[in-house]
Amino acid sequence: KKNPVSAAAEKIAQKLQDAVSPGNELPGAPGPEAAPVDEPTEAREPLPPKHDQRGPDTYSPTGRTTGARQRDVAQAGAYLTTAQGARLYETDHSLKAGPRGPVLLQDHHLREKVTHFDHERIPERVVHARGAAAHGVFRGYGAAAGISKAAFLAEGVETPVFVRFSTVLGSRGSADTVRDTRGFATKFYTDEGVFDLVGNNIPVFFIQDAIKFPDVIHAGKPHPDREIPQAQSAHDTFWDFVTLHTEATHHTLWNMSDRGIPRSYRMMEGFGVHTFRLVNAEGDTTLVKFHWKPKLGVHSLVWEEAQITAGMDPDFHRRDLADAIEAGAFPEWELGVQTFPDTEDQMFQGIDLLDATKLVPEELAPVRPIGLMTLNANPSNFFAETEQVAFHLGHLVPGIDVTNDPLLQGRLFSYLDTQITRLGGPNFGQLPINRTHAPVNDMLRDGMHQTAVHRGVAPYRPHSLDGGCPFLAGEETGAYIEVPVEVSASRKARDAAVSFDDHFSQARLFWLSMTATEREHIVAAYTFELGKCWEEAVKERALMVLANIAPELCTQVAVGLGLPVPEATVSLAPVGPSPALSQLGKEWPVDGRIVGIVTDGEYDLDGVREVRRAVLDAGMVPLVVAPAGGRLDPTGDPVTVQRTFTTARSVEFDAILLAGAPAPAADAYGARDAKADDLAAVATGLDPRLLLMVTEAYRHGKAIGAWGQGGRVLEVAGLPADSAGVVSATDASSVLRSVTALLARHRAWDRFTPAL
Ligand code: HDD
Repeated sequence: KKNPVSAAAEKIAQKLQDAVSPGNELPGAPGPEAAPVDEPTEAREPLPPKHDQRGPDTYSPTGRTTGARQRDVAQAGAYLTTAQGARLYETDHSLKAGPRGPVLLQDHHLREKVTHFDHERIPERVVHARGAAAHGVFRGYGAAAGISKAAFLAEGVETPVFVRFSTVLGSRGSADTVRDTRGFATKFYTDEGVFDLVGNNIPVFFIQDAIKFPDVIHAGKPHPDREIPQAQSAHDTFWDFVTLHTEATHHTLWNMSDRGIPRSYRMMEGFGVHTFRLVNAEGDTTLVKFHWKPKLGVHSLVWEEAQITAGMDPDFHRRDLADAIEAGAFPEWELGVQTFPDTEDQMFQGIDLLDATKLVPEELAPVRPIGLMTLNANPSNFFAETEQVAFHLGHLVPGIDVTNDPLLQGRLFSYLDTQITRLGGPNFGQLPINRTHAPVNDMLRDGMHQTAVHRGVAPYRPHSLDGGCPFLAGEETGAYIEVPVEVSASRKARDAAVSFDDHFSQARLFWLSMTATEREHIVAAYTFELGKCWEEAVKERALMVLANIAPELCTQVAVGLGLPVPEATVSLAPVGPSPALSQLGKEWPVDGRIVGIVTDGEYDLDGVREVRRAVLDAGMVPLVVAPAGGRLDPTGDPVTVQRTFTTARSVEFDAILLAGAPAPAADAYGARDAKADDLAAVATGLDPRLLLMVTEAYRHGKAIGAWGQGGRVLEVAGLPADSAGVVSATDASSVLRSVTALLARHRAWDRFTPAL
C-alpha cells in the first residue's frame, strides 16, 4: 500500500509542530483551530482539547496551571504512530502473506496493539470497586483557624480537590443503586502536601478494630462458591457475621435505613467516622469528627425504586453526578467539625471517641462549618483519574493528626499496601491524579513504573556529594510533626476497652430518632434482606439482635418472616432521640431535580413549553416524554421529545407533570404485552406504560401534577385526586408551582399512613 503522506499533510504537521512548542500554555492559549468533523481523507491536525480534557497534572479547577502544553493531551500529532513513534500507514489489517494468507508473526504493530490492549485492566479495588468522581475546589472559612494550623483551612484559601464516591461491596461493573454504604473520599491538593479524608456516608463502622476488616468484607462479598449475590448484603454470610458479631449492629441499622439507598451522591452526607486530632499554631490540640453537609439536603430512593433503577439505569448515580456538573449545577458540601476536648480518656459525655461504632449526637456537639467544597469539573478520563486515584489516611498535613482508634490505626497500614498491588508498585504517587501540588524532594528511587528521571548520585542523607544536602524542616518551616501525645504505660494485650462492649445503645438511639415513615422503611429493609437468607438460624439470631434495639422493630420483622418474636437479652438502653439523624421534615433547594413532562404530542403544547421553561428557570431539569420521539409541532416553536414511552420509566423523574392523556402507541405495546389489568386501561384509551409510570411514581411518594386532559390519567390510574402530593389544576404554571414546593420536601410521605 502507498503511504498517503502528501505535501499538504506535511504542511499541517509543521503547523502543529509550531503550535506545540514550549510556552504554548493550554488555558486561555489559542489552540489549533477545530477541524470540520466530516470524514477525513488526509492527515490533519487533531481537534483542540475540550476544556475538561486537560490533564489533571496540569489543570486544577481553580484555574491554576502547572505548565499544560498541547503535547500533554491525547492525539497531539497529525499521524498515528506506534508506541515508539514510527508513523503508521495502516492499522485495520494484520500483515499477512497475501489477502487470504496467514498472519505473519513479524507484525509488530499487531502485537503491540493487541498486547497493550490485553493489559489494559488492572485489579479492581478489593472494596469500593465501583465509583464515580469529580474535580472541585475547597474554600476555607477560617473558622477552624483557632484549632488547626492547616493552611488550607484558613479563610479564603482555595484548594483543588478530587472526590470519589463509591459503593462498597459490588464489583466495578455492578449497579449504583444497591443497598450499601457509600464511600466519600476527598483528596485535597494543599500547598503543604496532599490531605486525604477517606470517609463514608454513614458515621459509624461495622467493626472497632481493623484486624476484623477481612472478616466483615469476606462475609459481605458474594458467596465464594458461585460468586452471588453481587453488590448487596441480602445473603446468609453477611447476616451470619453481623448477628454473631454484634458490634456491627449500629452500622447495619444505618444500612437498612434510607441512608443505604441515596437518591444521589449530591444528596449524601459524608463522615470522617474516626475522631481526629487537630493542632493549632500554639500546639493546643482538639479532638474532632469531620462531617460533609450537602447543600441539597440528604435524600434517598425507596427500595422498589432502587431495584428498578438498578436494571433500568445501573449507572444512575454516576450519570447524575456527571450530568449535574456538565450542566453547571455544581454540587456543594460544607465541611464541618464536631469538637471535643482532648482529654486523657478521650470520652465525650460517656461516648468513647475511639470507638468507630459510636457517633456523637449533633445535639450534644454541634457541627461547626469550616469550609465549602464545590465540585465543578468532570474527569477527562475515567481510568486515569477515577480508577487510578489512590487515597490514604496517612496523607496528612500539618495541623491534622490521627488518634489511637484501632480501626484508624489499621487503615493507616492498609491503604498504602493495597495500592502497591492495585497500581503495580510503589510509584503510584507519580500518577497525574495522585501527584501532590506541593514541591517534592524525596529520596525514594526506582521501582516498578518509575517515571521520574532522578539526577545526581546521592539519594541518601546525610551526604556531601550532590550539590547540597536537603535541610530538614522544623516547626517554623512547615514540617509535619506528629503531636507528641503521652503514651500511657500499659500491658501488651489483644484486647479492647470495656466501653467497646456496648453494641446496642446507639443502634437504639438511631431507631428512636427516625420518623414513622423512616421506621417503616427500616422494617421493610430487614424483612427483605432476612427474607433472602436461607438459614433459619441466621434469621432467628437477627431477630434476637433486633429485640435488643427495639421490640417493635423486632416484632414487625418477625411477622414478615413468619418467625416467633424473641425476648431481648440486654435491657433496652435509656437513650433519647437525636432529631438531626432523621432525613425528613425539612425543606431543601430543588436544584438539579428531574421533572418528567408527559404529553400526548398535541394537547396544550403552549402549556408544555411554558412549564419546560419554568422548570429550567427553577434550576431543575425538564424531560419531555411523548408516545414517540422527534419534535412536536415542528412548524411552530418545536418541542424536542427527550423520552418516549419505550425509553422512559418513572424512576428517572423526581416528579411527573401530565399535560395530556396519551393513547396507546402505534406499536400496540399494550395489546401485545400488557397484563390483564393493563388491558382494561388500554380499553380506556391510555397507554399502559404511562399508567405504570404514574402508579409507580405514586407508590414512591413522588409529586404528580396534572392539568387539563392530564387529569384523565390520574382518574384511570385510580389515584385519589385529593391525595397528598397529587396536584390538579386548570393551568400548567400553577401545577408546577405546587409541584416545586412539594419537591423541596423530596417526597410526599404524608400520602401514606405508616404502620408504626
Ligand atoms: Fe476502607 C477503600 C472508607 C475501613 C481498607 N475505604 C476505601 C474507600 C473508602 C473507604 C471511601 C474507597 C477510596 C477510593 O475511592 O479509592 N474504609 C472506609 C471507611 C472505613 C474503612 C470510612 C472505616 C471507618 N478500610 C477500612 C479498614 C480497612 C480498609 C478497617 C482495612 C483494614 N479501604 C481499605 C482498602 C481500600 C479501601 C483495602 C480498597 C481500595 C483502596 O483502599 O484504595 O485499603
